[in-house]
Amino acid sequence: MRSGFVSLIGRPNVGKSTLLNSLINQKIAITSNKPQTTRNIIQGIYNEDGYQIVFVDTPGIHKPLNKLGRVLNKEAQSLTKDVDVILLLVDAKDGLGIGDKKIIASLTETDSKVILVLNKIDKMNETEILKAINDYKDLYPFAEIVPISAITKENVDTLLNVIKKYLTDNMRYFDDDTITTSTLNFLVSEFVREKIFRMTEEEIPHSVTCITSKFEETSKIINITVDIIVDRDSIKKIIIGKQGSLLKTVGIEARKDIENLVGKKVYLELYVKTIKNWRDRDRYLAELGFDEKEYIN
Ligand SMILES: Nc1nc2c(ncn2[C@@H]2O[C@H](COP(=O)(O)OP(=O)(O)O)[C@@H](O)[C@H]2O)c(=O)[nH]1
Ligand SMILES: [Mg+2]
Repeated sequence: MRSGFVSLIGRPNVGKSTLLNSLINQKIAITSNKPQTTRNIIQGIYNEDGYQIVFVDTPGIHKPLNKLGRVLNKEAQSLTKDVDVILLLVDAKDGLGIGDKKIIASLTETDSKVILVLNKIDKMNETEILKAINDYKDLYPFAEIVPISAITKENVDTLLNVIKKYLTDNMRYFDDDTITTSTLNFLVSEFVREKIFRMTEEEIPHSVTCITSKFEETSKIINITVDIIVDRDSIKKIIIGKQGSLLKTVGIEARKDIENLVGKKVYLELYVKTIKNWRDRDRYLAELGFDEKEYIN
């Protein structure tokens, strides 16, 4: 039995959450083409005969604009400690930038093995991939460099095999049918938030949070209510859409993801509520799973 903890770090949008979903073969982390989609620490557990790997997906490290942003950065940075392996993800197509360099500079304090993962090679040819390897390889004593595509899953198996070499524990941390530490309530609210991220313009989704307020399971169906909390009435209007059209599509798409996860029919109700400045209110940060005492100062 070999096991261990592996954290995924990197700039926003490099594909950390997409890779987590590919590694454990189930959607448990939401993704979008907008930065700062991920707001919580998501743990995904890979199980195989003889192996258990606990992957920790982090919000990307970025410039904080409010209390929520500061909390996320603190959490992301704490995740380079006490893990066996750090997967440093970069967008190899985008190339080396100042954001990557800053993160690499912060790695000097870690004792963990660091594997450089060059993501998005589905958009690159061989020469471009070799150039990317060359650009990064001397910036840090990386234990390994693995080019992958988190979307097409090219080389993701190779990455898993590479990670296995560096696992040092020999116990199971979780039952072997556990795939995540997130609660169903949380996953449900995240799926709704993802659809809003994907269906609205850049400015809108960051001012939205979702909370599951009802989850009732009967023998045939699960009845779920999710509250969508926004900053302003003008955003509430946008999310509801013309005659409720956007909200309806959000509901249809989110329900598909939820049913896929729970393997059961779902009835999903969505409500949009305006609460001013929720991102600076400790109560809402606490409901998102952040420990108030730890971060209030
Ligand atoms: N072409 C391509 N796009 C990817 C790949 N991995 C992720 N993406 C896209 O990059 C965007 C950001 O992905 P996400 O996982 O949310 O990034 P995160 O912020 O690092 O968690 C999304 O639009 C993904 O679909 C990949 O391997 N190839
Ligand atoms: Mg993410």
